[in-house]
Amino acid sequence: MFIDKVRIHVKGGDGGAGCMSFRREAHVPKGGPDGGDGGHGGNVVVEADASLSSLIEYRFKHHFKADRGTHGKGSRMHGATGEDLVLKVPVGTVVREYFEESKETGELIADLTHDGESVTVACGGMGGRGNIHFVTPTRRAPAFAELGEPAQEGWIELEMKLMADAALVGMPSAGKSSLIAKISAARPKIADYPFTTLVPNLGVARSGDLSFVAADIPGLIEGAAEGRGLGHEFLRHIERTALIVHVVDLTGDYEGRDPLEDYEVINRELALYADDLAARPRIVVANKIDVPGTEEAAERLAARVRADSVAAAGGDEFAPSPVDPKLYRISALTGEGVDALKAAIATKVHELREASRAELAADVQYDHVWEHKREARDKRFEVLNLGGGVFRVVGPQVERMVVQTDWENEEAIAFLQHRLKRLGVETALERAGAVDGDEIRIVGRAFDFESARTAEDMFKELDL
Ligand SMILES: Nc1nc2c(ncn2[C@@H]2O[C@H](COP(=O)(O)OP(=O)(O)OP(=O)(O)O)[C@@H](O)[C@H]2O)c(=O)[nH]1
Ligand SMILES: [Mg+2]
Repeated sequence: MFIDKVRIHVKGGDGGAGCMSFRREAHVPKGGPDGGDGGHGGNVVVEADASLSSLIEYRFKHHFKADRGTHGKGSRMHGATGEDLVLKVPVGTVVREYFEESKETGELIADLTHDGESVTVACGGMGGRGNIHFVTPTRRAPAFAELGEPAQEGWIELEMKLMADAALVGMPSAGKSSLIAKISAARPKIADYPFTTLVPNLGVARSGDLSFVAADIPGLIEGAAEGRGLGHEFLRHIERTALIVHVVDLTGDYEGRDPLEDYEVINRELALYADDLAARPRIVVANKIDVPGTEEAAERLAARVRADSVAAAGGDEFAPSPVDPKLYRISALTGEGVDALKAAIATKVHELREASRAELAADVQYDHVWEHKREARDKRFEVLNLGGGVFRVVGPQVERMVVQTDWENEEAIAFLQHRLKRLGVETALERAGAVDGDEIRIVGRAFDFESARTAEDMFKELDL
């Protein structure tokens, strides 16, 4: 089975709690604080691996979790860091956010196009700090520590897009599968009825020193770009190939069509599906030259390809791509002309690869971009006035701070208030109309609002 899209839930490891402890030794009756930090939780990382060819491993298992950090201990002992969980995926996997509730995909996280490329999809939580961090000149014995930070979690969508160098496209029964069978070790089903090929077949072809990966795409028909036939599902795979090899059936066998008309229909569908597909380098192949009476159609098609090539080179954006001016006439049945075609594809693919090498070098750093976006979103919070003197504050970072606080401990709560103030929560609440004594809710907690002045005095007193 060909599996090309899965949705999985990923969760980093939670951070371990910081420790609240004081030194106790026989000769030191009342020692200073010595609680160590909790360990950081592991991240969940998605990494491209060239040895994989499908997402089958994610078909039945959908939940993945990295190790948590262990708790800090006394005597300044830090907790251990949780290990990262690395999820291997095939090269050519696109990673996106996914929202399970609305069943919608979100932002692009990464497009992993080369072996070893990776992206962090769920960060582990930071370990909580032990009480040694909260010592100040006036607070010698801080009797609180931070809890570990809960890890990030969420759904992601993994989609594998074929990474072939050349895609064989054309009408049903044009002979695409016959051709891939001739040039590679692939053995797809070949039959004289349309839509024989239901999923793309990949094959490695060799010509001299050069090799390339070809994909045999299921037949396209008029309306494919709007979802007709089976082609639509697979048109998106063509998006990833450097070269399009357009196979035209000279006999016009499928529904007795005219080869030239077929050629136009396919060009139109490609252009309709995506603008840049119209401009994708293309080689046109006339198949079934062994059938008598096809010379005339071949001549007409050759003239048309030449004309399109001239138009495209002359900057006509409506011309179907920078085609090779030559029409490659072959018989996938007898093998006539196939070696020359194979050599032409290999050379073209090689040229295109060289050209894109420079682009690859300047490739985006996914972790960087994604982290940046997420951080900005993380810091955002919103104050909702629920009426009756009740306000709710929502936002990832604010909520995380609250969850990291030990609510049994007054000092820890005061420390939280100080952090919220620094983030601008207090000002935002005042602006929303909150006054002393109003109820403020953040995740599962509720506390009383205190005006800035009072709180400030309190922090001064605590020397925070
Ligand atoms: N005479 C002749 N028949 C051919 C040639 N190439 C393919 N065929 C025949 O055409 C029919 C369709 O071939 P396939 O290779 O299955 O065509 P396809 O393009 O993969 O078709 P779909 O998978 O349905 O899109 C089969 O009966 C082949 O034997 C050729 O060069 N000459
Ligand atoms: Mg086929």
